[in-house]
Amino acid sequence: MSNIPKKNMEGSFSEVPGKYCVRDIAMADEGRKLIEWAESRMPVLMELRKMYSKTKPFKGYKIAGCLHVTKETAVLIRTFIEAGAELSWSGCNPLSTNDAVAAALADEGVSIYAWYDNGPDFYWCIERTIDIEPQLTLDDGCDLIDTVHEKHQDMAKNYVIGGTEETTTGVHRLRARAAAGELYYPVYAVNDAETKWDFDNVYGTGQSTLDGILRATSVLFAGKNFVVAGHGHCGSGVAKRAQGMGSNTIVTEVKATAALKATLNGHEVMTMEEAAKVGDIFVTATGVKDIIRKEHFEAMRDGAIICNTGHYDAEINITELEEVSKSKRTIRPNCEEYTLKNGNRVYLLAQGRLINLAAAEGHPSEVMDMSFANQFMSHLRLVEAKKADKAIPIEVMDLPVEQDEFIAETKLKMMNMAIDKLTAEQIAYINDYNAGT
Ligand code: RBV
Repeated sequence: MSNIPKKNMEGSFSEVPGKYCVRDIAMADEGRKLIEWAESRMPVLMELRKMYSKTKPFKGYKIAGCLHVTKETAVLIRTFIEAGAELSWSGCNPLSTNDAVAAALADEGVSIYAWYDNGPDFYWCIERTIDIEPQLTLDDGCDLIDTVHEKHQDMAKNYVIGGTEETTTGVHRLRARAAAGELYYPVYAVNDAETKWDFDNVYGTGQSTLDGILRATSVLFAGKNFVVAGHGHCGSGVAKRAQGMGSNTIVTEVKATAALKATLNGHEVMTMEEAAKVGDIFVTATGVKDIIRKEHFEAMRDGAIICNTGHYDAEINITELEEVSKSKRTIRPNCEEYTLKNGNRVYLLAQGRLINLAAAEGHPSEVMDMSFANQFMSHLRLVEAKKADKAIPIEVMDLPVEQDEFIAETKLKMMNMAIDKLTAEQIAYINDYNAGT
């Protein structure tokens, strides 16, 4: 294994070359308990585990995964393994790995390269997962797909069967790649499934973003001017929850229809230029860079708190924040105080990286249950097509509604909830173009 490139970071790690590199394998016991906790709240994924643990449809297939190493992700990983897959995993954000969970996974034999704050070795970790020569890739943010396409083109063109993408910005990147004719294998846009974006993005982001802000600051939300940039699935969830906690919510947008929805949802709509002057707490949820810039920092009130919940750390221009500041110091974990040249203090949380995973635990297990059921079933789809020798078009693919229906029905069943069924007469009525006034 001497041909494995050396990583950049030094310090103490638990490492078996060619197998895993985590912060401290001694944390495994703590991690196992967290995973069990998540398992007890992810009934759909557990049902899938039960369904496929005997037939092992993934036997002989290798999956490289690049997705936040959380207790929920561990439940997905265990489910793939029970279904016969061989896996190798890395985190998809330098600040989102739970070291205890990573230790537990390494300890139970998973090939995993992940530790909290792995910035200098972010791509080293991804490369190690590609070492297993995966036929399938599972991504969140598209960094793995990108690495395979840019650095392992032969593998991308001739070996990988397909992949999946978990998040909004990742799907944007993928669509851009496909439009440029540079996508070499089919990828399912898991993010765009109804049982993903209508739940994970809205309720997951809504709750976990507030959770992250609270853990990093412990401020009172009631009575605060709470600015949310972006009113898509994620931003609308954050604004809704902040509203519920008693904040005066303000939304900034570039899309007229989204802005209109925000006003009707009870939020005030204004430009960032105006919002910067009155906001107490700012959250970016746009997927676009430079949402909060120099002129905005300079206009902010003393004590303003800024954070981001989008996938990349590009939404807050930190270089410009440094430029307009005269000093900075760490106040508490994930909370940096910048004193601007105009004397005001601005607090940047989690280095502008996604606050919900960097400062809290990411989305709650209950919503990740549906997102990860989508991940599992999408990979199953790719493998089944391969086994049946069915050609899959090389494009960014949406998931069929049947998958959403299965996941939603199973989730409801597990929650002990029943729904009505249309009668034959009602179905006939719906399909009758003559039925009217
Ligand atoms: N996300 N995962 C978690 N607890 O494992 N929390 C959030 C978790 C995912 C979510 O699906 C979102 O699309 C993505 O992180 C953003 O990177």
